[in-house]
Amino acid sequence: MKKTLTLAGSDSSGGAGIQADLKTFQEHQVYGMTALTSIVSMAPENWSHQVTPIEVATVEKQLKTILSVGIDAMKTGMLGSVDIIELGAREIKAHGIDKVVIDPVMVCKGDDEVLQPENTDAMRELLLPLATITTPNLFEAGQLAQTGPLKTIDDMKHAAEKIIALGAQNVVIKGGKALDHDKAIDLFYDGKEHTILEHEKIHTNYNHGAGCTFAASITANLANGKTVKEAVISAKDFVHEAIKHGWKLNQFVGPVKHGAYNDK
Ligand code: PXL
Repeated sequence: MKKTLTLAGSDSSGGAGIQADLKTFQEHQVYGMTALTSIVSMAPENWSHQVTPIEVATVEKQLKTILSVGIDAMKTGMLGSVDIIELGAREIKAHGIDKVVIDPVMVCKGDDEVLQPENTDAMRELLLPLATITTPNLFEAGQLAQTGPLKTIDDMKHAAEKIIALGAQNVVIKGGKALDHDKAIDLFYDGKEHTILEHEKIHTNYNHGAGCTFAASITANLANGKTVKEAVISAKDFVHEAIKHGWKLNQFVGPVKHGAYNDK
């Protein structure tokens, strides 16, 4: 059985974060392990998010446990602080981990302001050079590439090139339904060739956890021996089904259905 690590936050509501990662790993028949960086809870009256950070020494102990076992691939999600980003980068290097998916989580859905700009700088400088692939959405790609908002496919290509110049080996920018286009467009770039991935747009608000699920699927696919491009294309199909079967958890949030692809 292949082994995977997620270094990420806990989404108490179960749709995103390590909960999404573990559910997705399970669907891919890989063994998931978790190093928790923060705990996100939601206010029952308006679902505003509250992030409780985990002390860096506690994160380090979790990583030591997991890396003593050994892993085939890993991903990062919500990291919470520069100290945790530095720790993650240090451990990736010390253990020579060579299948690394960096999901540069900056904000939760709906918010469009980066809460901790210093985290973005640290991700850019310390984690992107170690990334087998990074999976920003449009907003995150604009932040990492320092290009400002991305509005067109050409903007996405330009940002992808800047992100590769920062040291990531591959990037997939999730345009999704946010781009002004009649299809959902994602752009994969390996430093040589741009590949446009097109899917039917799914008109739903029940897509909480889609980004985490996509990155976790890529991670599992890499652990299972797929090439990076195969891993991305297959993960896109996986998350497309998950979004298609998104469902209403309560009046505020609807998670993707992580297992929808295998239920087909
Ligand atoms: O979807 C981004 C995200 C990532 N990680 C955690 C989260 C969220 C959004 O809610 O809670 C832990």
